[in-house]
Amino acid sequence: MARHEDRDPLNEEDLAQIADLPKVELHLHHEGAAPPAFIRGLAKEKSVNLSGVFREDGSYAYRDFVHFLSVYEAATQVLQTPRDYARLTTALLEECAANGVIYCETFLSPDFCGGGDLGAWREYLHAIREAADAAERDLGVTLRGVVTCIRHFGPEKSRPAARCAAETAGDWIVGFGMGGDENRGELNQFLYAFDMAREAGLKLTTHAGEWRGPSEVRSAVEDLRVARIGHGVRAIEDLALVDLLAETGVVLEVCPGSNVTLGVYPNLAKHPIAELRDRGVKVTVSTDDPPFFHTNMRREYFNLANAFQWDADVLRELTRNAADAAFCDDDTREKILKRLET
Ligand code: MCF
Ligand code: ZN
Repeated sequence: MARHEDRDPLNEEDLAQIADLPKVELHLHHEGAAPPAFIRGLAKEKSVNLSGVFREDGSYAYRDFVHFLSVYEAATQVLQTPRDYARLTTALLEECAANGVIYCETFLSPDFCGGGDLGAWREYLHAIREAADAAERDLGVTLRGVVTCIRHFGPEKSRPAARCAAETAGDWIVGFGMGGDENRGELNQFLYAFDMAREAGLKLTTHAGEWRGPSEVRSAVEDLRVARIGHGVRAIEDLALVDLLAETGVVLEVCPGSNVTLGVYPNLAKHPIAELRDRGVKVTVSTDDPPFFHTNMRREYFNLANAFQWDADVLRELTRNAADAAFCDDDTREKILKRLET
């Protein structure tokens, strides 16, 4: 294959083709998909003071990764009822549809949806599923949920989250994972939660190798035994680990715009997604928290096409990787794969 530097630049036709590609997104935080205007609207309705959450131009205000996590949680305070989550679900699926996304999985936390209480969690889930079913009918976007514990909330809180996941595991809650501050605690402190979720039949993913180096990614694979890793990009610093990912088929949920905006890499040209792919790792593309990072799936695809001179065939390959790695049942996967062929 020609090295990307040797290929012709993208022309108008390539760009139009990329915009129209059907897309599959595996790494999207439910609240992180809320546009600032949506959060401001709820804050007004509920008279919640969100000082410090927005910049003067209306965008989310954060200085760095740790501050981002606290702004995320501050904004989330306005989402207080199952109905609020139903409205958010409709809004995020409209945005998915506008970007050509036909299937996506979102991270949902029982800590945010009902404070870790199983009964309350079921109510949130019911409302979210109703909104998702309507969007599937009206917009042709399929949503599935991945229950997520939050690393900096500690291992104790991961257990009720895993219990909520295990009790609601099925055709809609399809996975269990962990997000949050990777610099806090060790991954193996969360073994109990991940084992409980696995025993309930859930597929597993965890954020790792975004801020901490390759050893974190290795622990995710060997200790937590996840099928996918959120980010995982710092695996590139250990080529034996990269080979392990390639051989075992562990899939990376790569979020290039998020990594550049939060400063994991200075720009897209320095991002390791292309090298990981060249070395045989199954990579996929997601937005993470699109309004926080001023991105969407179309933009991610365009930016990658431009940075690495990737044509529509390469992007189709990444979409196909995502469909293969989706946590949904096989019937749903077959339907997605059929739609990707057209
Ligand atoms: O992927 C980004 C950055 N890295 C780590 N964690 C998160 C990201 N976006 C949201 N999160 C975390 C955050 O702690 O996931 C939680 C947030 O509270 C939500 S999961 C429904
Ligand atoms: Zn994430």
